[in-house]
Amino acid sequence: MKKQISQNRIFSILVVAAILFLWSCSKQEKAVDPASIQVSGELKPELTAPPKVPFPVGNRPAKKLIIDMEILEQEGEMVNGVKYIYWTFGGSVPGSFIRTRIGDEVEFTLKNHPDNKLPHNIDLHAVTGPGGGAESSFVAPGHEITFSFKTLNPGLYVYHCATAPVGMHIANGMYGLILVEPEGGLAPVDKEYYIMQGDFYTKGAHGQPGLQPFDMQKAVDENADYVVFNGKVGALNGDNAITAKVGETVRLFVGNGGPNLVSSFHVIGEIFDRVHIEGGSAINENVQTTLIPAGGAAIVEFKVDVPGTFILVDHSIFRAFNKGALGMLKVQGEEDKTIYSGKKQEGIYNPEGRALQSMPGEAPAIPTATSAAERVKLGKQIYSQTCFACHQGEGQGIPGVFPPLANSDYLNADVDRAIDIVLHGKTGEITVNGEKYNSVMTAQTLSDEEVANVLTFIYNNWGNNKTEVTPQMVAKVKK
Ligand code: HEC
Ligand SMILES: [Cu+2]
Repeated sequence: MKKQISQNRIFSILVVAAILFLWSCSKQEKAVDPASIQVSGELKPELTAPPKVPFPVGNRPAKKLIIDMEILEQEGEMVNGVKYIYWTFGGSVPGSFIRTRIGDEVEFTLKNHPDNKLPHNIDLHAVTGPGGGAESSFVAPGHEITFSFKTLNPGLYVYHCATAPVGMHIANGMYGLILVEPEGGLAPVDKEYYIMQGDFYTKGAHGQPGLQPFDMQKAVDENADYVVFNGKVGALNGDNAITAKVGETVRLFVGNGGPNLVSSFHVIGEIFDRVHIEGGSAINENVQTTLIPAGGAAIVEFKVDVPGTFILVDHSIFRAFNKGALGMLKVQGEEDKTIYSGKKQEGIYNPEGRALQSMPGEAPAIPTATSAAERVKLGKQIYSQTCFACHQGEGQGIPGVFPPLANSDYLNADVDRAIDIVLHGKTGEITVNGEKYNSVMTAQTLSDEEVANVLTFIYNNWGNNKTEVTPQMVAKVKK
């Protein structure tokens, strides 16, 4: 009898405990619903170019963040003597690092510099909403646009341009990282850096000097000429290496813009103590190489125990030694022979055979057309690289924004005027096929031959009047 009572008692205690446990669980879930976090006050956060990251959020409450980002299309250097026109968010590749915390309300203004040639937009993987913001942020040169979103999920996220042709915009450098820190911030460390891998495709071979245009076919074939950290070969080498002191903890925010390749991110001579897998909340420990998908990221953390130069690579190793995916972390301080007692070569690291990689010779000459048919063929290429993004694939344009080139009465009425528009740009009201347009077309930097070819292609397609435009006609209008 006595035994019976005590068993009943134990049973009821267990039931109460179970109820309490379930109640506290449901309570906890409610407490972290980020959509209900109230913001207090406004903040214009610091944005940084790589490899710098902004100051940690720490304990600050959720706020309204005012973010201003300017898109700049500008020439840069891929490697000695090789120039490239980069399209950038904020003037760097990768674009400006954005640091937020969960529950922030971001008011995002995207500005497309008037000297730019193309419309752009932004898709932030940290955004919950159509296109990650892309649908609300399409912006033509000389315009700006504002949209807002709330950060609901902590993690490290990629942002990128998503304007057609999307692959081309990403391949030209239009990507970056946005960090959403959890409540109370990430644990403090001594050093933080911003690194992002990307693959690049040029008309010339790796190392071929001159201003190298983007090569669409190589990009489609995923046949990269350059695979680099932070937009160029050597961005993190020699004097540009990232640094730390023995005993410090290091956190790397590592992203992969792609457009095509997956990164096997590895630091030669280090083991990652902790990795936020894919930039999310799951932590892996004691990792040698972490896989970073195109359009993905990872946060890697480790303590540096011995001095020396540690080499950052994509462990798909030909990319590191032959295509540029190689950076350096220089660690200074006291040696610890119990951890590592080898022969050390201070600061010298010879990527094997770099000199063998540069090809002699000139940048490819622009091919010369000898017939109207050839002009149409070469012009099609120029159209799909330069005009396509605004005037669209079949020359149909976008009503109210970009006038049609297909069956265009305006185009067919005056060939000299059309040449002039391509050479010098056009602003002010025009009427095309009965519809009014009052927008800006920026001047295109094309040679006479290229202007002739692209216009011949347009005139000989989509129901236009089959005019052949020659370089001589272009030269005449130029005068
Ligand atoms: C950045 C977007 C943009 C790009 C790139 C662009 N255009 Fe335009 N284009 C416009 C806009 C906008 C107008 C109308 C300007 C106005 O309202 O005054 C226009 C007008 C024209 C017109 C006259 C109107 C018509 O429909 O016949 C021609 C011809 C033309 N563009 C040809 C080209 C060619 C050829 C290229 C590529 C070499 C090109 N454009 C690239 C935006 C662009
Ligand atoms: Cu873009």
